[in-house]
Amino acid sequence: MQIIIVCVNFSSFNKPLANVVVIGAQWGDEGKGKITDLLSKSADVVVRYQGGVNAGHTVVVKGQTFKLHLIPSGILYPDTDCIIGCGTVIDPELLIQELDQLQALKIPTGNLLISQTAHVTMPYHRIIDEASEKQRGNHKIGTTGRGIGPTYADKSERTGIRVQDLMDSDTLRSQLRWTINYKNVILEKLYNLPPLDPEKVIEEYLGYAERLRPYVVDTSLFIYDAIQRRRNILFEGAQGTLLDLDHGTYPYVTSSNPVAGGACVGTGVGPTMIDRVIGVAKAYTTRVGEGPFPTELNGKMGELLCDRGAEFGTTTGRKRRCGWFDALIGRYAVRINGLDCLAITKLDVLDELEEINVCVAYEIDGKLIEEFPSSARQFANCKPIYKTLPGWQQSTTECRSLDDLPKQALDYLKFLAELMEVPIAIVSLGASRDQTIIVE
Ligand code: 2SA
Ligand code: MG
Repeated sequence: MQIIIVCVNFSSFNKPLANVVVIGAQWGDEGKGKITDLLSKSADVVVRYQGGVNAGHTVVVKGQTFKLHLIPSGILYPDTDCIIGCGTVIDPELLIQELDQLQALKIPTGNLLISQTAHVTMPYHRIIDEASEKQRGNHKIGTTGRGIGPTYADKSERTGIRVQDLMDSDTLRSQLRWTINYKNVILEKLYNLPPLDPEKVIEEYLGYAERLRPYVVDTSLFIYDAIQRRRNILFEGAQGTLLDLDHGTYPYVTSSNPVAGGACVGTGVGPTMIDRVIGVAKAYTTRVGEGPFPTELNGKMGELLCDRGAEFGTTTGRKRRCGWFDALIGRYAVRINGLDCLAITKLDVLDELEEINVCVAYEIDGKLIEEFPSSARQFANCKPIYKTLPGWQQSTTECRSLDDLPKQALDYLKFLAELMEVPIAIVSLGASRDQTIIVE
């Protein structure tokens, strides 16, 4: 299969065919930030549909570097509406810090909209996240410690606080008084931690409510109206397919649905409104946190990828585990997300290598398999089977079209596209916007 032509530029889509989901095809940190930034230029509305402040991307504005965790980077375009959808979980303290950063740089934030049905991360969620990780010992997940799992757990348990509850002081008072009394039993009895004072938390959160009130709307209705008016919507996934609560490497996953289907549930938009799904994958693989990782490289090669790729988490600064590209994971992501095409990022990180491995099958209990196993036990015990390709041993960072690439680099991309049976539409060769090949 060739690397075939795909229109990724919104302006080249027919207007009614312009609602696009961008997802991570591996374990997160694939470089979705850069790809959504490229596409945001032609999007009218950018929407986050899951996750919370566990996500993170670095943004450089006016020579200043800062981190965004919740607010879509589309906020940097004054005409783009940015939505934090109902499927996300919102930590108001950190969201306000992000607003402060943007406002200090005189970046307008009036185009931010927050769903009134999103759930709110409370102080007890962060405390319980950390305490439960400690209590799990060897079974820990390696969470970001941002209270994400406990916030989603309360949503499912129907004890959560939603943005609309935060906005109504009577509701917030009565809900938080009983919820905190209930959580205090868990803090004291299960974790031997001091209780929280409900009244203090209520006052703190009522303060946040005043600051966030102007942004809160019915975002599902807003998006529906935008679609009716043929505006382009970009749904921005956080984390990645293998961190999906239902389709990832459970239990070593996050507590939301980063897959493309999550874009509908996490925004209140029907599946018929989505026109394209773009997956983002690194030219190799990384993972942060615990859990099996068949192609992980523990020796010098892993260090080299980590150094060359600057593989450290944006949110927690944790070092990411590195390994070879895994085509079974890629093909799984194509299937689970219904990918139309792929963006391959960080190809330049492989520039120095003499040889590059790609995992093309697993050996499990003496048998070869070519599809990602749904059994966690099998996945934990699989051995990667590699195909070795020659490296190109020259810099690709200045390449701007497929013709500029060394033959071996082009062959590598073609091999990936063939294995995953999906076209590659974008190749990224560095952090800056121009270090990109749009396949035409
Ligand atoms: P959590 O905190 O409950 O969502 O953690 C559960 C698992 O999900 C993983 N996870 C992530 N993996 C990669 N990148 C993430 N975002 C940050 C980043 C991570 C960071 O942008 O780099 O800075 O450390 C992210 N968020 C969650 C997590 O490692 C657990 O395996
Ligand atoms: Mg990240």
